[in-house]
Amino acid sequence: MSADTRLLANAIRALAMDAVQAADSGHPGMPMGMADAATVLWTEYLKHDPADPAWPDRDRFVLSAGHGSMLLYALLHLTGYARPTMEEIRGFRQLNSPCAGHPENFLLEAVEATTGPLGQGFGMAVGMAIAERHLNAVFGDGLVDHRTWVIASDGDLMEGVNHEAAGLAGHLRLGRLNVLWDDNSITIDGSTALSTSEDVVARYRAYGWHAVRCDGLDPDDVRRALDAAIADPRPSLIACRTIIGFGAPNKQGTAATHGAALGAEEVAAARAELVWEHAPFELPEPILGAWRSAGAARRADREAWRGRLEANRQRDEYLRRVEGGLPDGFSLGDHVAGLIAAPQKAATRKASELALAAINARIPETVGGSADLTGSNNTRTKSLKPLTREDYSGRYIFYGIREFGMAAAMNGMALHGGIIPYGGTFLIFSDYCRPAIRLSALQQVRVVYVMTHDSIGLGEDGPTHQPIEQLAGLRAMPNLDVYRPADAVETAECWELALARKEGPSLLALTRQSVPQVRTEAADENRCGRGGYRLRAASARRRAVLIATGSEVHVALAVADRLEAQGIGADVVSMPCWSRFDVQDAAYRNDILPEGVFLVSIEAGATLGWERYTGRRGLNIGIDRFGASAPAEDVFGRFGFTAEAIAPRILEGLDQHRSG
Ligand SMILES: Cc1ncc(C[n+]2csc(CCOP(=O)(O)OP(=O)(O)O)c2C)c(N)n1
Ligand SMILES: [Mg+2]
Repeated sequence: MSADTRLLANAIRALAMDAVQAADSGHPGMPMGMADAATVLWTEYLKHDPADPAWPDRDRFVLSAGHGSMLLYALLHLTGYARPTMEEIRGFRQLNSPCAGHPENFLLEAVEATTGPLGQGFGMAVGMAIAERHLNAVFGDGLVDHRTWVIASDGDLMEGVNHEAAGLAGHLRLGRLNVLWDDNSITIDGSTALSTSEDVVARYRAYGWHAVRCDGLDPDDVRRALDAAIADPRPSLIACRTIIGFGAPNKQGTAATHGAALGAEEVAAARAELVWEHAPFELPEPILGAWRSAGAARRADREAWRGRLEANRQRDEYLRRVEGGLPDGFSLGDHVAGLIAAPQKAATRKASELALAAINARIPETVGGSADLTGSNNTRTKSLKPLTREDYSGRYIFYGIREFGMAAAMNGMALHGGIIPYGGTFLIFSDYCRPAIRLSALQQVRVVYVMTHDSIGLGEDGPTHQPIEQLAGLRAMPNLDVYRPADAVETAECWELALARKEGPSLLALTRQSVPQVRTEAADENRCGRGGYRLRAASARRRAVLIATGSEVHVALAVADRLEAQGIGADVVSMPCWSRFDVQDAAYRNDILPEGVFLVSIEAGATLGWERYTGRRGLNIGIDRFGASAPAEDVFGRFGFTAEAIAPRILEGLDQHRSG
């Protein structure tokens, strides 16, 4: 064993136990157990430069076991990143410190991904590894040539998403993905023997991975395993046998070290055990110096890369993609003009495909895909060839039936940079990937979810497939723009908005069934940009405002026709995106949804939340039960989504509104 490595690793152990002790909160066990393996990785293998955390050709490191966040904060500080500072580490888990309980990509530049929900860091790393190979195929070895490293815990490898992610990685033969598994046989409840008896290494071999075991507390053995991983063309799992809380003499090897401060007595005992004689948060110069010089060792690589970039004829295009700007002058204005000139009756999923044909031709950094519903989601346009293990330059990924794995991978691609990922499934299965949608939103990354079959309008597949509460649930998620466009024009507008939004994800809820084009007049702005707008104003004196989304907008127009025929004026408002409407100024919102008028929402989904627009005296027409299996028209009839059924309800409501 190399004594030097152990000395360096003990600096991680000390920082982890002292920071958790100071906060009286956190997870010392994992950083203490993995300190040696992490030291080998970060001082000898990882290609990075602390002076430039955003260097695009750096290796990516994802701490999938995010509860061990102190491991990452210690590594960043020790190798010489400007942040976190020691002051910030002292503030671990406190307000205003970027050293949050779990690593957050938006608090520290060098944190590649927000982790903590077990399994998802692993899934995102797969996306990063896909992004690396894709961009390598497009821009060549001179610009793109790096690895993706992961530290994962028992929990990461128990969560179901690791199965989806590992299966995809094995299939795509992502040889630059290397996962170090903290194989400590301990989880919160105690020994892993309480809950699992599978052979993880054999499972990974079955996925088509290279899998190797090592003693995670022996730096030489870790080196041997890492060398073997690098040499192998398959993705690698490196099972590092460790002892949780290593160095805390009375608690190591037990779940007691997983998620609580060791206590003053045990911290003192660990100091003696590790022969670490320095005060908390004090790093002796020789040790810090050794860390810092290891951190700076790859600076020359970055400088050489800069030189290659400056000489590369693809320089500007590469930088544009990596920085996330769209091609100059990108717009779908001509596409929309074409629709206005020749209106289309089409399902919005089909309209999305039409928009994508223009998008994919103009934005070369889109990478599309679907979780085995390509023909239903209409996500593959003609020009996209598949991304395969033989040809990573392809721009279409057949994700297989792996919704969660797909969404996590898309997060990884977006975090990696240089790619705008979009992927499809049925809206109902947003529930299968919701945790990753949440991480798209939390991490502020541009991912576009193409979710088709967005209501009972999908018909015969019935209640298991008919979304009811999904829209309400997705709209409740912060920083997610949920769009439900009414027709081909709105679909194009929503796509344009989703692509322009660098700071977060968007989700398009699209119909299976055809809808008429309700937007037939040219506009001088992207009307969906307001979130909600007056599609048609009342002719007679306005008594009601009908607010509808998606496939119910044309129904609302027909309802308004009936009301107008009786001398009752009704505006029709199309409201494709709540969150965009909510940030319009009060004057605009009050103009669209005026006081004192009967406000009615019409949407084939849960009514929950619509009261925010219609008020307590309004009417919410929706579906607050599970659907039914039958042809779409019959199901809409059954649930009262026809003008004949809705108009009388509004007339009745108007009477009550007047007398109320
Ligand atoms: C999806 C998810 N479920 C539950 C948790 C809560 N949790 C945090 S760590 C952990 C398991 C701890 O075991 P392991 O992954 O082996 O980490 P170790 O104790 O070895 O550090 C659990 C259940 C979580 N963070 N994410
Ligand atoms: Mg464990």
